[in-house]
Amino acid sequence: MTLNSERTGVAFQALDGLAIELPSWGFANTGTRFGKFIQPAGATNTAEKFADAGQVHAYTGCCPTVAVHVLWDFPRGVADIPEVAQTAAACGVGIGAINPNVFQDQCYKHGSLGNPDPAVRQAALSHILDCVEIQNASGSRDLSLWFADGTNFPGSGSIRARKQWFTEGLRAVHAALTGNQRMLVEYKPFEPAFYHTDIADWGMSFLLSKSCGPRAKVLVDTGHHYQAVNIEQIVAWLLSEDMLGGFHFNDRRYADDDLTLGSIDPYQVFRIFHEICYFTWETGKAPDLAYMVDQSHNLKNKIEEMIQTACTAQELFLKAALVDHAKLAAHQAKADLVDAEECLREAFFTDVRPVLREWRKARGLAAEPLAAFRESGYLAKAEAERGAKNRGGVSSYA
Ligand code: AFD
Ligand code: MN
Ligand code: MN
Repeated sequence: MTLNSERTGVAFQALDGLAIELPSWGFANTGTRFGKFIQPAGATNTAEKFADAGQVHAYTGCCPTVAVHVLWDFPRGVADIPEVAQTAAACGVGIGAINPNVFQDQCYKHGSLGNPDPAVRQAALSHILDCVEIQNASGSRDLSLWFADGTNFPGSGSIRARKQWFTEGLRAVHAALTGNQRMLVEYKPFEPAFYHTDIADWGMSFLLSKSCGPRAKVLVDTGHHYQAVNIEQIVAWLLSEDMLGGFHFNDRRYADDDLTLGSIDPYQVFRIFHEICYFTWETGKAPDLAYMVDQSHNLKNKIEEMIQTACTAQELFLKAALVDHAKLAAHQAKADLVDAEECLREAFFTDVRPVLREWRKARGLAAEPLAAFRESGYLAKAEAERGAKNRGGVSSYA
């Protein structure tokens, strides 16, 4: 189906409004608990992470900001901000969401805000409040909060006491926020905790966020759900309650696999975007959401897979924007099951690559970002500059 001028206008508007934030940690050599496969061109410091993210933005045109992980990107805390902000600007991108790290230090063995030791809870809160200082200095709107807190065995901890401690700690964080700042409370059913995780599902994140105040919203990481969960239903509910803060996008076959968005189940990503586009059509206002990528690959080249991720997000969001919402609403009202479903299928099976190429050209971008990046020679240069550092096992991930 080639798009008529009206649909092309819808497509261009959708693409112009789609910004996808990249994770700084996605460009460094990371690994799994089973080992790390070093990529010679992997970023070895914050400046190189921003340079690589800048490449993704330069070729896709839709990744203007980079989420940062405080301990890995700002070892000196606020003192690092001016230099990092300058580096980011030189790479054509900005500092995005601030990610505290209250899951790696030894003191967090039994949790952070949910730790039974009040001194550890205070240490975690202090670190998060330091991150709010960084948020103030960087001008970032979002504080992205993920907690590994939980237990591995029945009886290890009081689930209710830990819930109360999280309520107290998150309320203290909320009280420190100013201006347009938000805190996005991420949930995850398991890993690294395997008996219970303190913020395990969207309901717990919703209740904790509600108890904090209007700056707290739910962060949906697409990899953080059990296999059969209907994620787009969660998204629709959170939109309806004005409690959806944003996403960490990735794909998964089994659990929190951090695979490339859309590589396993593109129709699910389309259905998530459809709920957002349908809500926008119905309310006349696009929800204010942070679209962020949360992937860290060991095998694919990191910059190439981020370009793949950004292009896939554009394609699937574009398909969702092309759903004829008026026709869908009319069929839903009459329970025309097949016709209603056909509204989604028609859009999902539309080849949007031609109009995406048109948009790229109209925005001064190469029609094929991945091919253009490969022709640039950037990877060979990065490998020459970073190879020795990476082979030495230097990694800025931790
Ligand atoms: C891990 C966690 C979670 C968090 C991310 C960045 O599962 O998704 O958002 O690390 O800290 O993927
Ligand atoms: Mn995440
Ligand atoms: Mn995760």
